[in-house]
Amino acid sequence: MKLSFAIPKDLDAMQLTEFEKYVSAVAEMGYEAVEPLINDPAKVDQEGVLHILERHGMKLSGLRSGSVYIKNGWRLSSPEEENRAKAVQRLKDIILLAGAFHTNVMVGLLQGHLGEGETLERAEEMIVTGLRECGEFAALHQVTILYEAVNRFELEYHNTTEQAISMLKRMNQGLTHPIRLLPDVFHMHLEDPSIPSALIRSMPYMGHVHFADSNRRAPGEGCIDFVEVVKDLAAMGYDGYAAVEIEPKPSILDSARNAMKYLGPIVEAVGTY
Ligand code: LER
Ligand code: MN
Repeated sequence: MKLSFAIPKDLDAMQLTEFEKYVSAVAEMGYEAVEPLINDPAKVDQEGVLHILERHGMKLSGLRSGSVYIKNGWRLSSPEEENRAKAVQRLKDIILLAGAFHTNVMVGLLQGHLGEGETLERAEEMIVTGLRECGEFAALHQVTILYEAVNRFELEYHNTTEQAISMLKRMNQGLTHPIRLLPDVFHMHLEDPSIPSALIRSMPYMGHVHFADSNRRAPGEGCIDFVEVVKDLAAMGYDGYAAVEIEPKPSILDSARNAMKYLGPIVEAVGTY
């Protein structure tokens, strides 16, 4: 398992000098990749980003799309054709950029809150249709869409691993390059019967994983058992990235340092079975 740090900023809103400051600092700490948020891919200097990653021997473990919903209000569940089309188009633009970066795209919050009178049944139909269309598009660019269950305080549906898996099964029917599951142990702690059982359940669908402790702080600062989590993932043969996606407290780089101080030795000691 390789550790990545989820930079809590939009890639398109950072100056290259700021991006490099984070990349170089977390590379020094021992992270192998970074995972920024993204809103507008048109504003990203692709060459500049690639040069920085190369200079520090770092990879991109993915692009997180939640900002598209937060910043613009566009959502995959919207009953308004124009709003939904904007969400789908922006996701495709992000997929194109991810293709150029040889990385993947995460989708969770982009499903969006449901408005008054909207039914989950109808919302699911639109989410499935939109993500199937984006899934076909992603396949053409060798990009994988990673679908995340988000806890009830951030999104009022598709909160458990089981619910995300049943959505995945609907979306993936007939797709040559399936959408994969993104379990986030912070959300799992709030929603699933147990993190180990949900990880085992995730195994056939799994494409990525997010790490944060029970209070969304650095692993080690809450009550999730990360020795168990890392052992479970190793036993599952998971050898992808685990991205540390935490509150930037006391600061972005301090939180990254605290997470690595705790997780680094666990990952190293557990290794892979
Ligand atoms: C995104 O990966 C996530 O975990 C959400 O909680 C975003 O706030
Ligand atoms: Mn997450």
